Amino acid sequence: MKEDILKVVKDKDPNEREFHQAVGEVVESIMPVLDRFPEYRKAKILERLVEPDRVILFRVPWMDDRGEVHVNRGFRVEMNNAIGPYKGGLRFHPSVNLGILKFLAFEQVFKNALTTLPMGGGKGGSDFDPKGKSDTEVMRFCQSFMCELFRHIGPNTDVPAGDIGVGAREIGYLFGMYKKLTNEFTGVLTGKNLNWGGSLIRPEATGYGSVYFASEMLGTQNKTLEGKICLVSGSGNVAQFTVEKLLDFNALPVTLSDSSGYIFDEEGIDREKLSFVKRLKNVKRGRIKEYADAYPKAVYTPVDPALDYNPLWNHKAHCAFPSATQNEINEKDARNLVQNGVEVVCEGANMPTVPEGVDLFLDSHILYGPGKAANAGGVSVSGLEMTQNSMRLSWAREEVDQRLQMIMRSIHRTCLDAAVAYGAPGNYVRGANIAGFVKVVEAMMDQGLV
Ligand code: NDP
Ligand code: 2IT
Repeated sequence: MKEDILKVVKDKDPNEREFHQAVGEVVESIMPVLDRFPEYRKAKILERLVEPDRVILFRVPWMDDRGEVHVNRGFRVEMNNAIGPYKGGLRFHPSVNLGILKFLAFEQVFKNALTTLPMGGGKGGSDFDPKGKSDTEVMRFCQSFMCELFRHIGPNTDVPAGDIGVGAREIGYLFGMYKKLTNEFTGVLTGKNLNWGGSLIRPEATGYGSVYFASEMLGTQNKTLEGKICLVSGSGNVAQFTVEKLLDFNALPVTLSDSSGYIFDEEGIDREKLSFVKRLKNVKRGRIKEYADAYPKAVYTPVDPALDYNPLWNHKAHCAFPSATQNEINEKDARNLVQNGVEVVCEGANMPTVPEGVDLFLDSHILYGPGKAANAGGVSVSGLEMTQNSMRLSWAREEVDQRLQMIMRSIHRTCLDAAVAYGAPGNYVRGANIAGFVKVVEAMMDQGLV
């Protein structure tokens, strides 16, 4: 049966490798649910879930500062709205294609179901590369992108947010054009800046949430993060606030990376060094290499394409927080982590571990938190931003943070319970996939064949 549905998916869209990977993992996990509830098979639930409700693909023409015209591709994948409006980020990165966005939208459906908030799943973006572009170029691109996207989204229809390459700056330009075109000031995007409808803690939420999830996992063994050496990859939104929350828990983060290389700081990335990274990445938009120039005791290692593993994952550490991109931990990296005695792998990024690596983590019985559970804090606070926008008020920092902690605890508990209910205690992959799946499927069954 797993093979049947995967074959259909692969035959239909043979080039969508990441989508096949995401579907394969979910389908494998939820087989026992289909065995228990044959009516789901009869209703062709899986066949319906792997086919997006709608895919929007559009041309995004824009002009650079020298007057040259460029054409990029824009996408929005509206995957499933059984439990709420489509919700999920926009990614601007040259690697973006339909297969990657379908994988992200598919994951988002189950992730959002876990958050306890009423949100369906979607994802979008463009193969536009914001790196090296001026603010005015980014603005013109965002405006052109929204000139098409605006007719497909809305506060009760589809609510995009940020992801790789899309942060507060891009959300601002996108929102400005949406508002102009519709003449409405609504919560159509999340991740807005504070003074015009954003939520406190939204920028922090994914990283903070991931660390809260790791802390919950360790709690099941009566352990804490205190004194734990932590490997963190990426140096963007998720990585920065992962480091920040690790410091609150008195852990010792020692690495950060970007697509050019990584830094290892044996003494630990402390608060002062973290503010340097925030300035470097968010204001100067520089490279992580500059960390080692500023703090010479840290070692910078550039990416070596000849290596079949990432040396970042080969340092001895208690915890790993992959927070850059999909498939950044290959099988060899996973083996290195396990051999070096890692206790926790907590995924800030979406699908950062290849399937063989996931199997290794599960077989080794380490605490392994899959992305759709561990990084759900970001979209959760996006959901809270939508709530605040509807009520036209804003909650204090402590209130949002409390709610985020409650949600992460609830997700953790839900995963554990679902795993036990289906005979796989301690397996957060099974737990997350089953719990998310059941919630969405029950709603689909209630709503008939649509
Ligand atoms: P950012 O754009 O802020 O940062 C991305 C970081 O990852 C950068 O350091 C970037 O380096 C690095 N990176 C991106 N692509 C690659 C690549 N192909 N190889 C190596 N490094 C890469 O994005 P976010 O921090 O927001 O997102 C990171 C991950 O977290 C993604 O998987 C995203 O889907 C996931 N996520 C994000 C959420 C959010 O709220 N933002 C919520 C949940 C998950 P460089 O600058 O060199 O490209
Ligand atoms: O992958 C994700 O969950 C995100 N990029 C955040 C989505 C959102 O709507 O906040």
